[in-house]
Amino acid sequence: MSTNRTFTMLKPDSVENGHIGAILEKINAAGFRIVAMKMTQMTQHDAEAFYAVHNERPFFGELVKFMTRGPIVAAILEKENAVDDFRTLIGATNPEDAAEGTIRQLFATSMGENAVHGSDSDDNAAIEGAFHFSGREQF
Ligand code: 3AN
Repeated sequence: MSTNRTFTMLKPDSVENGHIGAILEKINAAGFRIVAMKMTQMTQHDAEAFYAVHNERPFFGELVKFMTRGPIVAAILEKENAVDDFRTLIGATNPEDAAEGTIRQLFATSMGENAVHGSDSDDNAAIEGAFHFSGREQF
């Protein structure tokens, strides 16, 4: 059964390139409500823990280095069918494969620097949201 919340990060490339406003506009236009939001920077320890599921992958070191190189915008989003609808809105992991009009097609530059994160399941949405936000920071 799907729940109505997902977790996202606007990654360091989005912040560096001045795309926070444009991406938030797409998120709002798609009908998501912002439940929690902050600008923060992940430490190496944070990124290794957040992406622990990928720690055997060849790109793990590159991923951690990228995700810690500057601030991100973390947010919890609410909408019916949030996880799947947000994955549709952001598009494929590789921006070359991302559908027209998706956030990654518009703003991502490569498979590694792909503008946004979106949870891939309801369980992970809950885990990832709790990683960045306490109960008091969720509205
Ligand atoms: P998604 O973010 O679409 O769920 P995952 O979960 O397969 O994609 O990968 C997590 C993150 O790892 C991606 N957002 C991307 O930044 C990075 N990544 C995935 N595959 C590669 C790759 N082949 N080379 C570099 N980075 C990658």
